[in-house]
Amino acid sequence: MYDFTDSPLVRNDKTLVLAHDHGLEHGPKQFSGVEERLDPREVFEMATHDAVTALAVGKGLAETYYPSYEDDVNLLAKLNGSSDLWMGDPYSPQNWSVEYAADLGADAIGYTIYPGVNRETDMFEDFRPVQEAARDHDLPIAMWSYPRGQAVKSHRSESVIAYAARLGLELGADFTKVKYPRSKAAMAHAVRSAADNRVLLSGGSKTSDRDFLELVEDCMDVGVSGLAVGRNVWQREDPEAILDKLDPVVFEEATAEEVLEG
Ligand code: FBP
Repeated sequence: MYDFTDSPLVRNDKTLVLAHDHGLEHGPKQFSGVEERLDPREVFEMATHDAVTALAVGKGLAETYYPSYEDDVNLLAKLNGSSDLWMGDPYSPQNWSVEYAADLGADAIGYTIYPGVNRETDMFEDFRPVQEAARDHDLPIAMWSYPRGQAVKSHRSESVIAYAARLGLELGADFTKVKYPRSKAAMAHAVRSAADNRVLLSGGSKTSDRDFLELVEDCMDVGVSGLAVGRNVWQREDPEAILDKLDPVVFEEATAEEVLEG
């Protein structure tokens, strides 16, 4: 497992990844109402906020925009992805290598696995050389662990999310990003299941400030190591304001109520 002492990805042993791979995963419809954010510079600027310990983007955004931000942003290179247009069995092909990402100056690697899909065995096999190359380059690796497929009846149930968290540890990730399993107790189970692996909360679709901050507080309370959040930050009219509030909740054990009272 990666040694995070001195890593820029953690502050007070916690992490906040701003995720911005949605242009690939979901397409431009996600930018409705915030069309200016179709320009990735807008989101790279958000990632210069002190609360953000890494920005997760795919190859094209990293190649084109990261060189202008390398002094102010830590790059989490998201190596695989698939579009919303694909209607077959879920699978996420790799479109750049750890070596290429390391050459661009990446500080960490990100990779999606869909446990439970028909091609699970392919995805596990694909992950092996990525994980080993990340070790060779001394880069931590974050696994987006999103169970789906015909066999997974409820992809947010307690047992499924605990299993998703455990798979990060089993496959050699350092962080495992999971969706919220609908209750604080279920999230606590996921954290316990992951042992020393760092569980990150996946942000989900945009909610109110209060709902989102209370969710984050609950997760931090049960030992989550931080979050990897996209829409709940960059779809907001004022992303800086929510990052200002997230900062003490994620890194300083503040409550949602405290930061909302201002
Ligand atoms: P959000 O915080 O916006 O939910 O982003 C997290 C994320 O994992 C993104 O990195 C990714 O693009 C998206 O969710 C994938 O969601 P799904 O697999 O449900 O389409």
